[in-house]
Amino acid sequence: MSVAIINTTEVQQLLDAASGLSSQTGDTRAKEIVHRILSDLCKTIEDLNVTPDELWAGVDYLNDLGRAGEAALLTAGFGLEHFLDLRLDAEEALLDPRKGTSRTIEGPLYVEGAPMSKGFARLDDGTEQGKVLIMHGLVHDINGRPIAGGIVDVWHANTKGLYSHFDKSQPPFNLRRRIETDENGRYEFQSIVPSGYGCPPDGPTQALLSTIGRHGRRPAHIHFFVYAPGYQKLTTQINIAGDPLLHDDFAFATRDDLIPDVVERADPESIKAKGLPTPFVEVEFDFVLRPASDPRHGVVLRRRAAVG
Ligand code: MBD
Ligand code: FE
Repeated sequence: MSVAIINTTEVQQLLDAASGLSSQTGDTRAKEIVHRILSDLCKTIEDLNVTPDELWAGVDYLNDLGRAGEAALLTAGFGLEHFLDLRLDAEEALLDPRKGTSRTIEGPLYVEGAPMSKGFARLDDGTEQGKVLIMHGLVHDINGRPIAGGIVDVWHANTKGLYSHFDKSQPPFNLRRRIETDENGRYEFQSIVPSGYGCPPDGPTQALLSTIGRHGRRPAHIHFFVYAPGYQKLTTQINIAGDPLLHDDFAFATRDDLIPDVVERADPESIKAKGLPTPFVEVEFDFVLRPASDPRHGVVLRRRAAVG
């Protein structure tokens, strides 16, 4: 049995009242968005004949999701965070078609306030027996001019795919640093090659993904904010080439220009030049920042993040 009541005056008045449209006070924008979402939800219930049991299962799910603190994780998994990137890309292409390094999603695991250093940083504390990674390059503008005094804020997972702060077994700010580019616009860091992340297996995000036949894993990656006065802040990641999930990321963050070569350095000269005791892998990657031509680029509306 299916009934169609959504367009009746009674239901339309209900939606107006429920979203505050009939009230003289409150925020107009909030009312508009709430009205649209409620209307679309009622239309979904009507069109798909959503049962009361299904609706209450959804309500219970939202409580579980909030209790677990996984709302932002599901946002990434639904591809909504990537959708925002696609919208920014399209907007940007209209304003100024000159491209910098591609943006890609921030994800839910950034922590504010990582230690600062100039030119170089070591990200790991040496306690984990991971493959040593050296990553370095330039921060420059779209004309190739190096940017001195820019910040490369970098964070990544350990060899188990876990992030410090959220994984309490790691020391504060492990694998998280802010590196200021030197006078030539260069940055460099030493760390260990991360493993890919997987959603908590018993959490609500993984539960929903499993219900719709999806996995909740990401290929190995390293996150960055790169910014400097006068330039648009870049939020991006690089992927570790060769990861089997490179093009099967549950968060849809992989982009073609964000997969640099990972070069094995096992020869004694390279090892000695870096002062390392073991072979390592080297990644060279330049970050290209677009000018902050649009005044809105100066207004970075940061999402809520953990503070270390
Ligand atoms: C991550 O490490 C991540 O980058 C994203 C987008 C989601 C979950 C974990
Ligand atoms: Fe991540």
